[in-house]
Amino acid sequence: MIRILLSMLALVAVTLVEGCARMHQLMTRTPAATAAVLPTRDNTARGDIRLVQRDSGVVLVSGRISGLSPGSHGFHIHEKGNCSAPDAASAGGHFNPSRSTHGANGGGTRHGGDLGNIVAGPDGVADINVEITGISLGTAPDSVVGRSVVVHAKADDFTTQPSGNAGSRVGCGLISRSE
Ligand SMILES: [Cu+2]
Ligand SMILES: [Zn+2]
Repeated sequence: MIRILLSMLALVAVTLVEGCARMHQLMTRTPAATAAVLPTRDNTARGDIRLVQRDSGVVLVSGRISGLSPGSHGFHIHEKGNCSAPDAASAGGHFNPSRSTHGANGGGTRHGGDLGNIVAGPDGVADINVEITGISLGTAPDSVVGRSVVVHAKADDFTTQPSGNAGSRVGCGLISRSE
């Protein structure tokens, strides 16, 4: 009898813990966003990017872009969520909420929108998986929701101001909240 009672209590406890975990998950749902990158005029770059904000203030950027020339391509978040111009000039400059100088991702001074380079293989496909600080997906001034992701023709040299001499914009995608 006691054994049955104990196992019933255990069941109740497990159910409570699971319920709390689910509630916590719902209440602290990590903000996420996506961007569908489309080619600019005379280019072929396209793909899907996903952004997920972690509790630690780090944003994980992942996805895949195809239709690139093999090698490194500058990859940034640009200030304006407008890819309408044939050359994506409408996306404006690099998103720079901290008023910093242009640089590399991972140590040192950089624009919040400086995501580094993505590297396409011989097949023209680049797999992306980078962690970024200095941006968010919420409603704060450093949120990148409503801005755009841009892929460039050339490598970002991380030094030339204000945009790393990465050449023309071959792909552009508006960042929208997912959920
Ligand atoms: Cu750019
Ligand atoms: Zn920059």
